[in-house]
Amino acid sequence: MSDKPIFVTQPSLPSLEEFIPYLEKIWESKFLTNGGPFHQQLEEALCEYLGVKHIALFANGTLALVTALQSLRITGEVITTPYSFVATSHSLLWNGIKPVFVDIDPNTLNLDPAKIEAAITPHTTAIMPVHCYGHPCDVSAVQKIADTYNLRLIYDAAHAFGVKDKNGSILRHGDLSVLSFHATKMFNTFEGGAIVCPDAKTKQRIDHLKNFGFVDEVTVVAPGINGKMSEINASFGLLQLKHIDQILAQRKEVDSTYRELLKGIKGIRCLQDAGEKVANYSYFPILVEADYPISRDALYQKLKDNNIFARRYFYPLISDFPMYRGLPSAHRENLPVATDAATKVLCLPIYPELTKEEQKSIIDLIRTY
Ligand code: T4K
Repeated sequence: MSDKPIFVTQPSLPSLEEFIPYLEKIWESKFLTNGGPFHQQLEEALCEYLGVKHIALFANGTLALVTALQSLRITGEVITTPYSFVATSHSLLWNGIKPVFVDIDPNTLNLDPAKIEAAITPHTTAIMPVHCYGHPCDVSAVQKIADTYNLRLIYDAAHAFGVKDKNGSILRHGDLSVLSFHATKMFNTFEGGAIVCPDAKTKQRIDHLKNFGFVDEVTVVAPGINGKMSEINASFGLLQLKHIDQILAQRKEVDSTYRELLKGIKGIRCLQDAGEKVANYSYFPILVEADYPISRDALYQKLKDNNIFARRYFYPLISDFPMYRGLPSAHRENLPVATDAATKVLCLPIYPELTKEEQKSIIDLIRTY
């Protein structure tokens, strides 16, 4: 048994000494929030690092999702995946939108483009896929459907910080992409999030919406929310960004060590590597198949008994929660692949400081059968 608990993730923190100068600047300027200097600097730095044109920072990813839908005035029905964190669908309900669940692809666990068209009705206004675990969706297939049916396309890219395809950032696809910078993410600002948008006009509307709808001291143009990121969070983001390449390299190492150690264990399947230039190694999901000697839940418990806290992301399916299960699209017969994945996937611990020895002890427990 591991002496100290090993969690599914741990934020990698820069030294406190490195953070203190940022705090001193905040104390000096007395600008704590409302688009202060660190907020502006982080927006610019992220545009450069991610290779995108415009970004609007948020207090968290969920508020960013809610605001993204508001900014495009989405109504009616939105096609989305049941295999995600609840915030994806909750953002639809917060906007009075009806989620329509469509099944996922068994290889990527992302929304299956081949199943989207059958779910489109006269009320459909948009598609909201998730780049699950940072694996890119089939963006061209989804865009083609959106274009054919004149639908908006909003990506929940909460897991996809830094993920690329052969032409650049994955975040440039669709009408908007939404990021999360929660403490459990590969890039974090304690709490935080962002909307990546294609043009300055869209960013301006989003900036108004995240600041109560204020345009100036006396003009309110929309019933906006308070979604602003504070200076403390933004300054921490700037500091994190200095270390991001190292964080990514260490995560990659953890990922490849797992893949090596898991080779030949019957009944355990890894998701296909998204590829060196693409992946951000933010999660390490394994599928516990029927020919593994014990169930996924029994393995989860066994690891837990040994102080290893793997997580069953994403179980239960969103569509099984009480506020969704009455929807016709939530029936399990409509979602066989997602239903199967939710019973098989276990996300193993992955974070920069996880040692090879710790990884070996985790895999030894998995191999014991
Ligand atoms: N869309 C998708 C697809 C998402 O996955 C998420 C969030 C969102 C939207 C919404 O974005 P945010 O509004 O959160 O920015 C976590 C996160 O809270 C959540 O951000 C994340 N997805 C989801 C997948 O996972 P929990 O309930 O599993 O977190 P928790 O507190 O159990 O943490 C897991 C482990 O991480 C702990 O056992 C220990 C470690 N940990 C956690 C925290 C908070 C730390 O070491 N330090 C920490 O500060 O939801």
